[in-house]
Amino acid sequence: MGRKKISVIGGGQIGGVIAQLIALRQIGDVVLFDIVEDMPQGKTLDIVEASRIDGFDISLSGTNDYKDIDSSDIVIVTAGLPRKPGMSRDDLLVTNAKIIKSVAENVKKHAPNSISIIISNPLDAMVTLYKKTTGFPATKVIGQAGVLDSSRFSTFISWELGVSVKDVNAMVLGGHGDTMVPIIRYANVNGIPVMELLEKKYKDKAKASEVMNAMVERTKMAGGEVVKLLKTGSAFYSPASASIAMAESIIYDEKRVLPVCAYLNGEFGVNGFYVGVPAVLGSNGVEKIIEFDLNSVEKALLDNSVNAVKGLVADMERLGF
Ligand code: TXD
Repeated sequence: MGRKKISVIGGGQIGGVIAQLIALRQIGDVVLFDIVEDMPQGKTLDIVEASRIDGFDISLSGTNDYKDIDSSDIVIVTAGLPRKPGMSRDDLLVTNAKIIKSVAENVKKHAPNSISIIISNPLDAMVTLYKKTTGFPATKVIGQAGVLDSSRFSTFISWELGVSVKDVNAMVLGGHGDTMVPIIRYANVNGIPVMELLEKKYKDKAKASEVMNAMVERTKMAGGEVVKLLKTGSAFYSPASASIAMAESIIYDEKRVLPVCAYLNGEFGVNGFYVGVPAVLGSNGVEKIIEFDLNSVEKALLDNSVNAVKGLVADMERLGF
């Protein structure tokens, strides 16, 4: 049983980091595709020339020809423009929908049995369009957003409490936008509720809530915070790492429970839409949606986020996609 073949469509900021992370972690052989002539070839040559230093034996190649992605096991899609300061993810809708439609048509032709991880924004709409265009089973088309958003939430909690981020579990559900839903109630440090730790730290429930709400807001706006600092594009190291966690769970059949943009058939009261929810990721892609009871506040927030996704998908369909 040879190594898996992983094709990365879009060799820009995120795609380049993904290619290097796959190599460093020796997850599989990499084909990096982009429409910019020679750029993916240059990036993969640069990465592989460090193989003696970094100690990896996987193969990497760059291409501008879709035939080179033939029979990929995993396809990771980063193709699309990133935000600039002042832009919302939704502002990318038309431009990136055209790109995703073209990518999906080519993946359908060259890698019909692959499992796809979609990264391009506006994420929830792009996953929807990609699945519609490829006709792939919904369980094999998965969006990356919640792993990144949850990691951002966990990071802020670890800083606030002065604990290792490795012991923080915090989940973000819903759409990958300003309406995303960090689930405060289940945020914990080795099982201890974060709210309990904050209340002990501040000896004041109101102050503890204020601190938590600030972390929730920072999580929701974290993408824009990086865009504002970078000025020329959006986050790329962290989304790359997030997509690798998903790819590893699929390739190694880890059955991890990860917050991903998955197609719902009634779970959480949602039918026929892609939304960020906890799912079991294994060799078959999304193998199970992990549903749990939400309280009335969480349900209202998730419904609000789902409505934002539905609105964006409706806009996209009205535009003919
Ligand atoms: O976590 C998440 N899901 C998000 C995703 C986190 C941050 C950024 N997110 C989005 O990923 C971002 O808003 C963009 O829509 C994508 C890619 O972001 P990146 O920063 O990598 O953008 P780049 O550097 O512009 O790279 C995009 C590449 C670029 O090299 C283009 O030439 C290529 O996409 N591209 C194409 N590739 C294939 N096919 C077509 N048609 C095409 N058009 C452009």
